[in-house]
Amino acid sequence: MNKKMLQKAKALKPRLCHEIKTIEQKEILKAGESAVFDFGNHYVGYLTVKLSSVGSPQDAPAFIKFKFCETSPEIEEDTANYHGWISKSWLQEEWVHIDVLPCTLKLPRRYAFRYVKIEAVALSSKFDLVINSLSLDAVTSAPEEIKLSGASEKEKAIDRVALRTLRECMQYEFEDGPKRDKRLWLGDLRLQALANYQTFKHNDLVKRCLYLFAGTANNQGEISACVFTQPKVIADDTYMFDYSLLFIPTLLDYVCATNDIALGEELYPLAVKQLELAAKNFDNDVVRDSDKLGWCFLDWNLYLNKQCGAQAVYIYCAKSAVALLKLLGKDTKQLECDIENKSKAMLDRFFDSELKLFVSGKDKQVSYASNVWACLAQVLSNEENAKLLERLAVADAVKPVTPYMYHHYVQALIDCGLKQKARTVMTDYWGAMVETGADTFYELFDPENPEESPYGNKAVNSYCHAWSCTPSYFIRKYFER
Ligand code: RAM
Repeated sequence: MNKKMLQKAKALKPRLCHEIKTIEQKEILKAGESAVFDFGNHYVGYLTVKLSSVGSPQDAPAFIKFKFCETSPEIEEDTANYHGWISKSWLQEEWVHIDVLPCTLKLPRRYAFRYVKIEAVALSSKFDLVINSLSLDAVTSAPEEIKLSGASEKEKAIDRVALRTLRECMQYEFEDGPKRDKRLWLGDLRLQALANYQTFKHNDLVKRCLYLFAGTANNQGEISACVFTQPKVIADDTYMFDYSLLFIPTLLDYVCATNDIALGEELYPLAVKQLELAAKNFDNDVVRDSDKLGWCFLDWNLYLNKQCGAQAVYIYCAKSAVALLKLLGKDTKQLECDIENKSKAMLDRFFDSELKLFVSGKDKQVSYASNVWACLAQVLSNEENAKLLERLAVADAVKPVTPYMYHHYVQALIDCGLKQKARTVMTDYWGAMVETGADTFYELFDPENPEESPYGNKAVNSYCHAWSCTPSYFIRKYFER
């Protein structure tokens, strides 16, 4: 732990803006009945409910269930039979006994939701439950509303949802999702920061998050994939090959966006250290296969082989390190030599000259993740990358299932000059989410599989997820002009 850095992170802790939203909708419920309340948009905050009773005196406790939903299909979704592999405790549900009515009930947790379903699970037959009003104390650290962007109506609609997503995830840190996991993850931070520079420009929040990661690096200098800030700041014991490396472009982007050279100077040694640590996973400049690599994320597609993508992420991040060091006036020779070796190994080992695509692992899997990251790493020329992505679109390739991976696909298309195609992919993919009625963009979205979830059950999926907010970045940076 680097106490000085964590003190700086603390000094940058933002204030939250509060907004009170009230619903004056009176509902009278008998035992077993329920009512749904709609706040009209996605909010993150604390709920207070005014309750009373009608009929005979309250001769038994009122047993009430609250269910908070980010999207309308969740209202009727079965959660009782949840058997996913992450904890059931993430389901946004509460059961409360009220001994004395009337009362004003403030629920203890912070929820992410648009809809609240309140069910009178058990009452006595002598009285009914009255819900008089609901009040929500909504919180965010996003400074203000941002002007919409986008050339077409469809893009404007996408931008509106993307901005809302980012805003909701901006709390004391950039959270990955205000429903789950409610914490700072490096891969998510990188994309949020990119969208933030084009929109809210809350750059001190990015700086705070960079300090949180840097200040919690372990004794070897390894940066964790995720940081907890409650009850005190602590790194998670999850280290991911790609996320640790992505600290480098996150720092570079920050320095470029803010011109805060001093932070670059302070953190570059730790950033470059991530390459040195990651390099231990290479034999003769080829990264080890998925099963021997530890967790390299890339996407939530559970069938994805990560070997080729990991090699490309390494090269991409090493190139970011070169750019950062050049900005700071430092020597880059050794790094450039490393990049050359790893790029050569990447072509020798992973480029299939028959398919003319990158393949990964012993089964030579073709995927978007491998080829998109290969483009981002720029081991081939722009013209060759453009052809590669055109071939990929018609190949039988493992597809992305998250907006996180789609972001990288759109970026790769832009980088190699296929801007129009990038725009179409963006409007089709994120537009399809808007068409499902999204107020915020989802953690997972596979247009071909509405049940998509890496957790064994989609009840714990998050529907306001940081890494999906980047259309606001793409539109403003590339498509508006
Ligand atoms: C999900 C988190 C986060 C992501 C990690 C890898 O569970 O919500 O968004 O960065 O996985």
